[in-house]
Amino acid sequence: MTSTDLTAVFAQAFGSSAGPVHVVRAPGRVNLIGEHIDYCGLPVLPMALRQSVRLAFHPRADCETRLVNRDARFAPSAFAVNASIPAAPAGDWGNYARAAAQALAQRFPDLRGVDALVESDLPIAAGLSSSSALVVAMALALLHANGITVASLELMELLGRGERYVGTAGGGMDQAIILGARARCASRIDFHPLRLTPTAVPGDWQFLVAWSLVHAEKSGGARQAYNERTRQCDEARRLVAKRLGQREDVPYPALLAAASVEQLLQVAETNLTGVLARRFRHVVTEGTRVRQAEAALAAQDLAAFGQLLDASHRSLRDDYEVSHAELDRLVELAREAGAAGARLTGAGFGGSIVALCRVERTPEVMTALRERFYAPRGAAAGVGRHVFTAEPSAGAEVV
Ligand code: NG1
Repeated sequence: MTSTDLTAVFAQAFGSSAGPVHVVRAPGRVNLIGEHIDYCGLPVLPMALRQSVRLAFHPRADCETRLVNRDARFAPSAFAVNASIPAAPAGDWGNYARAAAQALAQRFPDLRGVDALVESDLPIAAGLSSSSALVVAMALALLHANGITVASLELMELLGRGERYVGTAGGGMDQAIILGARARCASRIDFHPLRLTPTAVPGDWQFLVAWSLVHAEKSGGARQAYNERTRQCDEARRLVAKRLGQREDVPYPALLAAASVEQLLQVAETNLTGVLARRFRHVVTEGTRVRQAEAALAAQDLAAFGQLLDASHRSLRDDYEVSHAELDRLVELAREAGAAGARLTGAGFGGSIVALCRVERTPEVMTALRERFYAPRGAAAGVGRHVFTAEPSAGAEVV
């Protein structure tokens, strides 16, 4: 839908006397590599998608905020913008807007609210950050409505913390890439201090995203499993640091700088329980893969990048235990059909895979996924929505 169409629907929802309507676009993201390590403070390598959340809004004179979603599955939501906003029941989409509003209200007092109409072409609970896109869109709308500008890096950090309002102990990758992505590039994101370093995606590489048909609902059991892993990583880090005679609060990047991966793995092997050792092995090997993948991208070495994707998937499946049989099957089929590499992307527990193909191979891989994955599951008709080529896009903006 164009901005003009969206504005017309806005007038139907809120009345045409509302005054000028602005539109924010906030893209989803696909993480290429560096999974489940942002909350360990280690670099990750995502890019933004063409698909986005779009929010048409008009400033209000008071602090109220009213939200209407064009998707009828999501009921209208309303709240007052202040520094302590009561949450709607877990799983309510409006909580992502509340998360942004509360985070901004804690930083800027006396904010006015907005009337907002939301639409999205991002698949939901597919590991592509539709939720963080809504957080960012809402934040940009409120900032615009109140005439406030915030430095981009500060806003990324503010919203990274702010989204924890919904109960997940996320690491900040999503809000950073959604705000800071550069068109035609993937970006390495470093944390503490936060910074983004873009690298161009070669013109003959194509990243395919394919949904497993399994929703990765972060408001349900996946949230518990996610938060459990953040605690396990912290516990493993503390025990390894102690064993190495380091301070117990030494962060992962400093630990990796102080010892080789082999040394760290050996310490983990002999001093941690089986589960903690596996979690730790994923984190430190994935951290290494991100650096190697960034180098492979810069060198346009597709085969090397593909192998790193495969290794990342095995590590997420076996050591981190966040994969799902349907994700494993998609990865396997994509590889058999000629992808250079493939892995689950996002938090896992369902959601999507990302596969790297040389451009001319893409149609074959898509056909194989349609015939061998979606058709047997009765989902061939919707295949255009389930599988798509990821176009590295620019970050969020008021359009
Ligand atoms: P998704 O895929 O959107 O559930 C989550 C976290 C990220 C990161 C990834 C795993 C949030 C908002 N996002 O993403 O920070 O930890 O999992 O790499 O919590």
